[in-house]
Amino acid sequence: MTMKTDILNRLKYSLGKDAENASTYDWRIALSLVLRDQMVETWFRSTRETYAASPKRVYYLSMEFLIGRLIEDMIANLRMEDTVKTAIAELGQDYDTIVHDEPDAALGNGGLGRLAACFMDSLATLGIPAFGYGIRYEHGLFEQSFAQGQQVEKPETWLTQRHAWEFERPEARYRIGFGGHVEHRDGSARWHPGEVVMATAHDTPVVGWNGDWGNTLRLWSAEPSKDFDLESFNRGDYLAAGRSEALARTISRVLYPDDTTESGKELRLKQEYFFTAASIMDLLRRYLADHDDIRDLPDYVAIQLNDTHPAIAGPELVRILVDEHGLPMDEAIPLTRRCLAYTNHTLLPEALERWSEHLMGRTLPRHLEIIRAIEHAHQTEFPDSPRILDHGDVRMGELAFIMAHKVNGVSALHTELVKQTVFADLHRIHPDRIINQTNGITPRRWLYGCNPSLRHLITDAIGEGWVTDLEQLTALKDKRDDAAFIDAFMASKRENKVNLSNWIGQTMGVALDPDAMFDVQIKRIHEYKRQLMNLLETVALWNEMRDNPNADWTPRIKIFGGKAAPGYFVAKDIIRLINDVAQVINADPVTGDRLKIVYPPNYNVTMAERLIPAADLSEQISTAGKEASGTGNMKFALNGALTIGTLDGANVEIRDHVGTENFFLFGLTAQEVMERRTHHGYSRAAIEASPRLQRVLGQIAEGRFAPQDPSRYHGLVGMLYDHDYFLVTCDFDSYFDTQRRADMVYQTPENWAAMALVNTASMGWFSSDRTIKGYAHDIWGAKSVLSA
Ligand code: 26Y
Repeated sequence: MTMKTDILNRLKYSLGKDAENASTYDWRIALSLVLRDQMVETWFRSTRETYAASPKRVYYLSMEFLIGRLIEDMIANLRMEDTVKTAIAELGQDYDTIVHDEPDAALGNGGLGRLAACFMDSLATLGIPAFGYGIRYEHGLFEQSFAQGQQVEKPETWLTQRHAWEFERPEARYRIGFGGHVEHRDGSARWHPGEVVMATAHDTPVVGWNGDWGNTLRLWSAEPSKDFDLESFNRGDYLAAGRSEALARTISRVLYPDDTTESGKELRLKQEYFFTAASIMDLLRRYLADHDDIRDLPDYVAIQLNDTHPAIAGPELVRILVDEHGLPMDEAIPLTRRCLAYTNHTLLPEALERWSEHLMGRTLPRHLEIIRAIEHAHQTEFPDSPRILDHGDVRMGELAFIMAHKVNGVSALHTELVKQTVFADLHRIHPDRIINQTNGITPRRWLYGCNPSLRHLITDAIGEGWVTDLEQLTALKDKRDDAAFIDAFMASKRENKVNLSNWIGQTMGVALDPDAMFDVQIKRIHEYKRQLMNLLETVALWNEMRDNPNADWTPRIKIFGGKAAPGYFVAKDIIRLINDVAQVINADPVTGDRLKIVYPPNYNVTMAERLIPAADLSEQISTAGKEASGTGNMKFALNGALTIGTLDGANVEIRDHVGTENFFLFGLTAQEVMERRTHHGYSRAAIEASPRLQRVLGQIAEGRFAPQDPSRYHGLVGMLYDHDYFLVTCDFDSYFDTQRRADMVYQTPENWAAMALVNTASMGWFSSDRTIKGYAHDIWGAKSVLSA
C-alpha cells in the first residue's frame, strides 16, 4: 500500500507526471527514487555507526566499476521483491518491462571492472566501512553492433537518462592541478599547476544484503574551475573560456575501451591522476576531521589500488605529506607504503603501464621529482633493485610494487607467475610482499538475482543462508542421488534455456532447440582467450557432421559474446570470421538444428545475466599462463554449467573444488606452453600432425566462409602457421577430443545433471565475500562494524 503511494508521489513530485501520462521511463525513475529513499536510512545508520566506532576504513581505487543495472540488485538486497512486484502490478504496469528499461552502467571494460563491482557488494554485505572511488564517465564502454559481420562502435550514452541512484555532492569538490612548475626554496617544494580542473563527487549508496549496511561508491566528474575560466571570460575571450571548459570536461568524458594495449596517452594519465588525487584529498579530509596526527594515518586508512591505474596515489600521498604537512621524505615514503596495497591483474607485457618521463614531467612535474626520490631511496637500500625509471619511462608496476606493503595476484597460479616473471627481482628483495587473493563473485547478483528458478530450488532445499554464506551450497551434494531433485535441477536449467531461446529468437531471428547443448564463450575478444580455437573446433565439428550425417551427434548451440578493443585488428578479424562462419553453418540443411552459431551483439553485464543461467558448457580455454584469474568461469559453474578449460587462472582452483571428474580439462600447462615456444616451427608442426585442423584451415583460407572475398582470412590463417603465439594449433586436437567427450556425457542426461549439480554445490569458496575477508585480514587490517 505505502509502496504504491510512494511511487505515485515520486511520479508526481519528482517527475511531474501523473499515472495516466507516465512512460516506462517515468515509472522506472519513480520506483528507483523510492528504493533510493529506503537505502538512505541504512546508509545514514552505517555512517553514524562508522563515526562512532572510528574504525579503519577501506578505500578501493579503481578506474573501472562495471556495475550494470542496479534496480534488481537494490530490490533484492532490500528484500522488497514481493512488495515492489505487488505495487507495480496494482499500478497496472509490467515489472519486467520497468526493470529492463534501466541502461547498464558500463563503466568498465571487463573482468577488472566487474570485480570492483562484486567487491563493493561484498564489502557492504560484510559491513566493512568502505568507499569505492572511480570516475563518473559520461560515456561508458562503447556499444557494439555488427555490419556485414564486422564490429561497429557507437558511443554509449547512459547519462542522457537520469541516473536515479546518485546524489551529487557539490560540497565535495576539489581542485586538481596539472602541469605548471615546481618552486624550490629553503629545502621545500611548491607546485604551481598551470591548469586546474574541479573534481565533483557523485555518490551512489551501495547497500548490502538485507539492507543491513550501506557504503558509498563515489565517482568523480570533471568540471572547469570557475575562477580559471572567469579570467578568460572577463578578458572578453569567450571562445577561450569555452575551450578550457570543454577541455576540463574531457577528463571524465569517456572510458578508454582498451584492456590490453597500453597506449601512453596524455588524457589517460590525466584521468588517472584526476580521480586518484581527488580520492586522496577526500579521504585525508575525512581523516583530519577527527584525527590530529597525520602519522597515525595507516591505522585508519587502507587504500587498495585496482591494478596500476591509480598507482600515482603513492607519489601523490608522499607529495601531500612532504609539501603540505612538512614530513621528511624518509618518513613520508614508509608511511605512505603502510597505507597502500596493489592488486596485479595481468602478466601481459603490453598491458603493463609505462609513461614517458617527458609526459610525466610535463603533466605532473612535482610527482616526477617524487618518483625520483622514491627510486633513489629504494635504490640506496637495495642497490640491485629493478628500476622504476627505465629507458626514459616511468614503470607503473614497479612504482606500485615499491610503494605498496602488499602486492597480490588474483589466483593461485597467477600469483606464482607474478613471483616468477614480472616481479621476480622485486620478489627476491621483498619475499613477503606478494600474496594471493583468489577472485570471487557476488552470489547476490550471480545466482540470487540472475537465476530465480535455481534460487528457489536451492532455498527450498537448504534454506536461504547460502546467500551470505555460500559454502552452505555443499549441502546440495546430498541431493546427488535424489532423482526428484535432479529432475527439478535440470528443469530449472531447461526453463532458463527456453527463456534464452525466446530472446535469441526475438532479437536475432534464429530458432534454437532448447534441448541442444548450450555452449557459451563470453568475454572480451582476445587472442589469448582463443575464441578462434573455439570457432575452428566448430568448423571441424560441422565437417564431421556433414561427413557422417546419420550419426548420433549431440546437438550444439555455440554462443559467443564479447567486444574487441577498437584498435585491435586481429580481434576484429576474429569477430568477422565468427559471423561469416555462422552465416554458412546456420543455413546448412544437413546440420540443421544440430549445429548453430549465435553471436548476439553488445555483450554486457545484463546479457551475461541472461546467458550464464542458460549455459550447459562454459568455455574457459585461454592459453595456460595468460588469464590471470577469470571470473566468468566462476559464474558459470555456480549456475550449474560444466567447464571445458585449460589449467589457467582460477580454472585450476575451480577444478580442485568441483573434482577432476566434473571438469573437462585439456591442453598444455603453463610450463609446457613456455617450453613449446622454444621449439622452432611448433605451430606448423602441430598443423601438419592434425589432418582435421589442416582441413579447417584450408577451408577458411580458400574463402569457404567469404566467397565474395576469398582472401579475407589469409592473414589470420597465415598467422596460425607462422606465429601462433597463443598455441591455438598446439591445443587444437586435445580441445576437439575433449569436446567429443563432453558430447558423450551430454547423451546421458542423468550423468550430466549429477556433474552439474556438484559444480553448483562446490562453488561456495568462490564467493567474493570470502575474497573480501581475505583482503580485510591479510592486507587491510579492517573489520566489520556490523552490529550483530
Ligand atoms: C592499462 C589499460 C590498457 C588497461 C585497462 C584495463 C589494462 C587492463 C585492463 C583490464 C584488465 C582486466 O580486466 N583484467 C582481468 O581482471 C580480472 C579480475 O582480476 C581477471 O579475472 C582476468 O583474468 C583479467 O584478464
